[in-house]
Amino acid sequence: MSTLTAPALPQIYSFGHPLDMAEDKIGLLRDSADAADDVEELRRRFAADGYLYMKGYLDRDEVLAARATLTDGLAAAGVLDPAHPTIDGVCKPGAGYVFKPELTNNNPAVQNLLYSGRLPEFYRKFYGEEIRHYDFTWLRAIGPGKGTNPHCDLPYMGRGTHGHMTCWLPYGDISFELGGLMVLEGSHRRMDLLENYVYRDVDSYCANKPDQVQNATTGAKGFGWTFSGTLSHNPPVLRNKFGGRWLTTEFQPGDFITFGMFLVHASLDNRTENRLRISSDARYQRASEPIDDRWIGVNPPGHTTAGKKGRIC
Ligand SMILES: O=C(O)CCC(=O)C(=O)O
Ligand SMILES: [Fe+2]
Repeated sequence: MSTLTAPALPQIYSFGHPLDMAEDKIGLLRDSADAADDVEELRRRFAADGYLYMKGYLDRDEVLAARATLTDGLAAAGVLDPAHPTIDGVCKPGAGYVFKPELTNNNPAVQNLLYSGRLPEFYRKFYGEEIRHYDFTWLRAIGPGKGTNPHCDLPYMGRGTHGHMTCWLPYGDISFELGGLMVLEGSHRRMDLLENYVYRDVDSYCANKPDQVQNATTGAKGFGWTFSGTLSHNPPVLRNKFGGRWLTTEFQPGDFITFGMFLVHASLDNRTENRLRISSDARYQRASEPIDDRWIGVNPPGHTTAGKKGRIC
């Protein structure tokens, strides 16, 4: 457990809400780097906490080299303010949420970091068998403004196994102000509160409801979702309902945090003036288990109309 206590934390904001900074409502992620070579202990902690935060597990220089390829790509896409060094990731005003998975395709620095070497080896050991990863990588460069609202990942990727894991990885220092990931302590054990939410699939629609068919097949409203997968728009209220603490930290290059499909998580708001928060999230699972085909292949269907599934409801 961390020795830092809540009073050491500055005021934290998520989805536009100031979080309650009382010691029983917010805290720091538990660093499991000390147990990196003890897979039994890692499994115990994962079962208990629903996540593993591996501080400094990856090679810092390799992560920073990957960052450079991403900021180069963002500069080429016209997102960055050319008055600042590209590597700083300073965005033009109004950059908002830059979601650019294509920056990771044909990008050997990112592909090697995520899918060969230490990271897949971690999952191979953790699962104790051969693993595979989704071909799709979520690359997020988030400008000043709101972070991601609270959700579980299963509604977006639950058509195969439910035993896969998300790996969230920062490309650079992510201060509280820049806003990294936070998880809701113990939420993975609150199936009483999750069961009516977590098994719904964002890409399924009622084939017998014309408005849903119209939306799903034309993508009329955004991704054509009837259900967005969001659990709440209000992190402090959600915490009061679940009862755990929101847990976060200041991330550094070389860190990653991994968690399962039932853990509620969100991210802090980016309260900087003009800097992008750059991170990726990738998914790993046992090779022997079924995989969600929305995220497999050279051009995965994802949440497009090709990924929609109608059912009678
Ligand atoms: O980076 C974020 O803001 C959200 C990340 C997330 O939801 C995930 O990694 O599953
Ligand atoms: Fe997520």
